[in-house]
Amino acid sequence: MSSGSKRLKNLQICRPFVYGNMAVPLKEDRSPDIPPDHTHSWTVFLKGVNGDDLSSFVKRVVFKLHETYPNSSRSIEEPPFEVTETGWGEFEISIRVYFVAEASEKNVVMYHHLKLHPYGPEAEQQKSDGATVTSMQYDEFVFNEPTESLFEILTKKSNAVLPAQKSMMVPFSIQSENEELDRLSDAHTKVQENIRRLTERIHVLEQEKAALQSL
Ligand code: SLL
Repeated sequence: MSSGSKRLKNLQICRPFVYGNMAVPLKEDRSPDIPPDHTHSWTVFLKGVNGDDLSSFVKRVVFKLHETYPNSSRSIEEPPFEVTETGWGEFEISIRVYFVAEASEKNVVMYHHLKLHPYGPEAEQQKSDGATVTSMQYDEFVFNEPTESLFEILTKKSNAVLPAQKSMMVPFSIQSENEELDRLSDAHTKVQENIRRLTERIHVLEQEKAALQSL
């Protein structure tokens, strides 16, 4: 087993992301290269939350478009993980995410229904305004018992905080620094675990709420 491929037991680490699409109606001054039956320009995307860069652990994202598109399987190897196109119809797009090799994680797939037309209570107004339509969902990558390498990649940012702390605590030995790292890592795990539990609780409450509302 190569170094870093060992799995960390009893540990779960999550990374939030959003995926979906934006669409705008094409205007009169559209490029002559766009086929005349196309009505909208749209972008389907997968990205981190709050500008988070997913590329440290996401190797590539494959967007599978409707067969009416040439090369309907679009593989994006670096951020931004997105595809921009023009077209006339809505359809389902599969978004398959491949992780970096060190993660030793299976790829995951999400499905997004491309939205071109305004929907919801403001739909009519938005239609006449030619407003941008956005349809996106929040989700989380959940890594159970991640490899050491993946754990390192995912926690790099928080490690980067250490040098500043070090300068405040001058007589700090490597030994105690390592202990401190272990403590931080434990605390991080506990926080992640709490977040996971609370997220589950929220889901349960939401389901109960929906069930009550449907009575
Ligand atoms: C529909 N079931 O009928 C859907 C299919 C397909 C949309 C929508 C292709 C553009 C092109 C395009 O917009 N396809 O490559 O010419 O609504």
